[in-house]
Amino acid sequence: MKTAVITGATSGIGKSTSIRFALEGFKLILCGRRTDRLEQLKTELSVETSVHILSFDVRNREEVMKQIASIPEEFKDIDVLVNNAGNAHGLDPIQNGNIDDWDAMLDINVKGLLYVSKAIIPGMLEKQSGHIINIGSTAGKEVYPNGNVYCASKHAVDAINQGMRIDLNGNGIRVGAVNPGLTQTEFSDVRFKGDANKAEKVYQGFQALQPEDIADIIHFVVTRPYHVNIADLTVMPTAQASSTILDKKA
Ligand code: NDP
Ligand code: 8X3
Repeated sequence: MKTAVITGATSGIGKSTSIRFALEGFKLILCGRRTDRLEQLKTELSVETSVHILSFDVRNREEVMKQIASIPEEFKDIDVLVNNAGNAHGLDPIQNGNIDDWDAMLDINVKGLLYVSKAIIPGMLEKQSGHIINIGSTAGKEVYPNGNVYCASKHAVDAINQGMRIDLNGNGIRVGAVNPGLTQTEFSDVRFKGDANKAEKVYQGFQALQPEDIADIIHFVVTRPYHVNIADLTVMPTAQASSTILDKKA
């Protein structure tokens, strides 16, 4: 039975991936800040598999190291890391950007991903085996108006994904990115700071991807034979041709 760590398991893509992995028999270490949601998920998924939860903010370097070090013996043999925790804060032209939003996006999406990876990679190196899935975005492939710093953070994930793959090559560790387009989660609620109207409008008039669609793809990626590494996978709703071209009739 394989063990997977999933960050950002409390909602959206991370939650759906946790559910899918549980149904497919993975042992799970689920991470996020909202402890109540983690506990609820643990209760639900424990029917299917063994679940350990870790509540921490990926921005807190010491806490990340402490929490990963605290993983009990029976969960310590980690096969899969899904670096999913992340979000956007604001959608403003660069000249109006809020510096706290910039810090949050770079600290969570880039530095948080690095801290969690730094804590998990030594165990994978020791056993010369593992699989790291970095959740990037179409925003890591192209920049769209007002997306500036969020797009920069996801371009950084794209670069880190490539760098990890190069540096870990030869150690039995697979590294790949899954880059979703518009996916209906709590992403836009966070981006627009709880403005439900604005958030809803993002997904109106077309069929957005659902978090289960991405979970399905992540499960596909981690279940390929060992010699197959899906290095970089981009997926969009059929209605979406790019970050700026969206067929609202679809
Ligand atoms: P959600 O807002 O639904 O989920 C985000 C998850 O990240 C939550 O579980 C949240 O948990 C966790 N998280 C956020 N900040 C922190 C933090 N500081 N420390 C620890 N955990 C944190 O959004 P999505 O599911 O859509 O986002 C998941 C990933 O997918 C992100 O990396 C996002 O950039 C990416 N993505 C999303 C797309 C979309 O259109 N939705 C498209 C492309 C990529 P908690 O708040 O409990 O800490
Ligand atoms: C999330 C997709 O287009 O809102 O990464 O940036 S988008």
